[in-house]
Amino acid sequence: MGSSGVGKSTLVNLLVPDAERAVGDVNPVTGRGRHTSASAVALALPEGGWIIDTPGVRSFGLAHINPDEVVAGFPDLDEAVAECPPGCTHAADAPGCALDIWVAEGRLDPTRVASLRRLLTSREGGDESGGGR
Ligand SMILES: Nc1nc2c(ncn2[C@@H]2O[C@H](COP(=O)(O)OP(=O)(O)O)[C@@H](O)[C@H]2O)c(=O)[nH]1
Ligand SMILES: [Mg+2]
Ligand SMILES: [Zn+2]
Repeated sequence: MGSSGVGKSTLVNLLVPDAERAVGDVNPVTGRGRHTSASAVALALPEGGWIIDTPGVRSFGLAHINPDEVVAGFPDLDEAVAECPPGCTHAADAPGCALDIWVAEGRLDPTRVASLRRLLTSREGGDESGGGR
């Protein structure tokens, strides 16, 4: 996976000779690629296994991941989260969220809490998930 224009389809074409994935131009002004590959396609590798060519980072989302699984990706926040009220969403406006208390007490890195909240928010917002446009 990677942003548009980094060369994903070029690599796929080399690894799977008859893939014939379209390869795009990079915009000379922005240095970014266009989303030449319109859909994700799984291709069988000649040596066995699979490779998936995708349009770009924007095609990845966390909608199928439940909030607890997102939180589990932040083991450094475990102790604080254990003190949250039952059913806490850990969102910025969640009443009594222990993450806010721990940050206020200087016991947690606020950038870690911000990262967690950005991921949790991206599950709801669809396109805010970061990466592509
Ligand atoms: N200079 C350079 N250009 C590359 C390389 N790989 C791909 N390209 C070019 O970068 C552009 C975008 O490649 P593409 O495979 O479509 O990127 P994708 O959007 O990630 O699938 C094309 O013009 C490719 O020819 C590389 O290793 N070096
Ligand atoms: Mg591509
Ligand atoms: Zn919480």
